[in-house]
Amino acid sequence: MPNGRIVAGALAPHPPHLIYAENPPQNEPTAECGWETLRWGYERLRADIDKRDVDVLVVHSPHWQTYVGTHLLGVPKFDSLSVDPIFPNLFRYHYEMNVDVELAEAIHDEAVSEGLEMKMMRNPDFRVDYGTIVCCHLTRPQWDLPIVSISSNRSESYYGVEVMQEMATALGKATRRAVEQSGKKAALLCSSSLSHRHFTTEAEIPEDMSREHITSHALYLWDMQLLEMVRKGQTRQMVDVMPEFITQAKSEMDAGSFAWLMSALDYPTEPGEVYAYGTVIGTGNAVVGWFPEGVAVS
Ligand code: 2XP
Ligand code: FE2
Repeated sequence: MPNGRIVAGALAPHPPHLIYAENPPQNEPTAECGWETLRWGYERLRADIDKRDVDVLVVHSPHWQTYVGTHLLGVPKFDSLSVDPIFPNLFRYHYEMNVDVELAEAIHDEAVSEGLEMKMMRNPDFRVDYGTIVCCHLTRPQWDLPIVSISSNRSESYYGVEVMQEMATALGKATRRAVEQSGKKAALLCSSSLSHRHFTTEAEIPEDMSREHITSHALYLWDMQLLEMVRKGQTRQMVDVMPEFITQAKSEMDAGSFAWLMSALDYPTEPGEVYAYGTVIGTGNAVVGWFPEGVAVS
């Protein structure tokens, strides 16, 4: 009897700045420092995920955008250079990753049975998006686990936010069933920031933290409202407020990554662990973990 399960879920934002500031060997540009609160928060998330003996990371990314259906990486290995289109000065990252194609196919099939349009991406030269790469690196920099990467269907722009939420919810249920039947222990990653209004100019030294703050108090209030809900275990309310949050805070959760994660975790009522909150070029970012089998690990 397979005993697959989701052992961790995380809100795991993907600013390339955090990799830039960490100076891993894969990234060409180098930095002196920067965004420590978020980076140290990520270190604690890594340690908590590490304790759970995870077999696979499953990530939903706002930067792999598909307009006809939802796609999944379907090739066992990828390696190439990823250059951030907006911040090429910060992120030129040489990646190598293994994909759990079997689990990806199982998610594909379960999602089809939910009535979703799905496709396996079989092009070996495909350039993996930086939302997937940055989020996976920050959660697990040793790249020793296979990943599953799921695209974001842009139903929000085609139809509207409610359609997007409904589809992401169905995809979450499908993901959960596929993980359960796989016999594997999965960590699910919602690769997303909270409020998402950027500054349009950058400091001469990008890691100059004297320039880093939220773009407006209104957005800070939104971010704090969401994090209060995380801390109270009010995840259904978070999903309910998502349409308004997406419009008001320009959130990249319009991709459906958060609705997907909450549906897959079946709306946790225990408080999420908030590891960090901080801004990156003015956007609000939080690192949060949910552990369905409890926070303490024996
Ligand atoms: O450009 C984006 O959408 C990003 N998420 C990266 C930049 C700053 C982030 O929060
Ligand atoms: Fe982004």
